[in-house]
Amino acid sequence: MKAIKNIMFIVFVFNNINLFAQAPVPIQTFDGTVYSEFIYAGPNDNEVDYKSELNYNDTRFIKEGDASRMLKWNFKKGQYFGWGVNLSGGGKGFDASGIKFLTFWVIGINGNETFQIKIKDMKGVEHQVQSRKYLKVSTEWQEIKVPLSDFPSGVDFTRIENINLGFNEIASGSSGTIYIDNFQLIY
Ligand SMILES: [Ca+2]
Repeated sequence: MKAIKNIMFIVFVFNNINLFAQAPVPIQTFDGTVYSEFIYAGPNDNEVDYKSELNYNDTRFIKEGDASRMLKWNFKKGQYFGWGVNLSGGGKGFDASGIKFLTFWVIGINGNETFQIKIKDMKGVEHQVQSRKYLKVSTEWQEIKVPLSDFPSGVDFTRIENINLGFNEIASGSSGTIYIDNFQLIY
């Protein structure tokens, strides 16, 4: 009887794994490499005052695990920078079929920091949404949850090249500092 109960339990567990098989996909936790990160700045990279640094020490600014990432900008007119995760994976791109949301955590040094959330496909088609549509960044950690359906059509979600956060003088103001953690794609 005990053996039967055990088997039934195993069957129950397997059924549930099947039902909920689509676990969140971690894309960057800052606690070890998930997908590689990149940064960009312009129009002249070496003239832009920005920082992108892992934070291991200030635990108030770590949401989960051992680290988060600090992004800091101090722009002159027309300057920009960005941070992102490269999902191109040997040229194939990331197949996000069935994925409904991009989620991550964010906290600001002053609150009300704003930025763009961008998705680019392997053909170079990129679209963006504005962070303020989803939440007002504050001095507490908050989770931002962006429906992929909010991105204008044209991006090939079966072949995503990268997901990035964009900061520019118009969208993000002249200066700011945020910390980010735990980027996931949710089915
Ligand atoms: Ca982390």
